[in-house]
Amino acid sequence: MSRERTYIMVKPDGVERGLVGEIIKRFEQKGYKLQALQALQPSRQHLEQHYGDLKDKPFFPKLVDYMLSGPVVGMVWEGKDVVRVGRVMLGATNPLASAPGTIRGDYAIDVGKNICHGSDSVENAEKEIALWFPNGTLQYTRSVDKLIYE
Ligand code: DAT
Ligand code: MG
Repeated sequence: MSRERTYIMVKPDGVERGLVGEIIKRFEQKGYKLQALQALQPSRQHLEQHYGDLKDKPFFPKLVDYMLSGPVVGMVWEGKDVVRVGRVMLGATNPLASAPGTIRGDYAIDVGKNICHGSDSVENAEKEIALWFPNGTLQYTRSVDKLIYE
């Protein structure tokens, strides 16, 4: 079975709006395996590193200020195709273009308040996991996997 992992983060608006449980629930019920979970108030430097690829974008300062506005909840989920499917579950970056049934489609309106982050490639996922969980993540087997994977 694939050991692919993704980094999913509930942004400050998602935390304050009480959507942490809802977002965890969707990944849990899909069948993905939780490997790490933390609530924290990240530093500006940490966020600038996380969003380093976007540093030349006009919206970068606003994005970092928004991400600094409160605590975030970060998590690592493992499973088959979880990077791609995780982004499908989140919905399009702009919530007005996100399909109903996706997290952003169901709970957000503006791109600058889009509730959640999900890694966009396996390579970036591993970089983000190393950045947010420098002490590593859980490794464990689940007996329920035999009911989820064929
Ligand atoms: P995603 O979060 O879907 O991976 P991204 O990595 O391109 O999207 O951008 C990171 C975040 O930056 C995104 O979740 C919200 C914000 N953002 C992206 N495009 C924006 C825009 N055109 N105006 C304002 N904020 C934007
Ligand atoms: Mg992105």
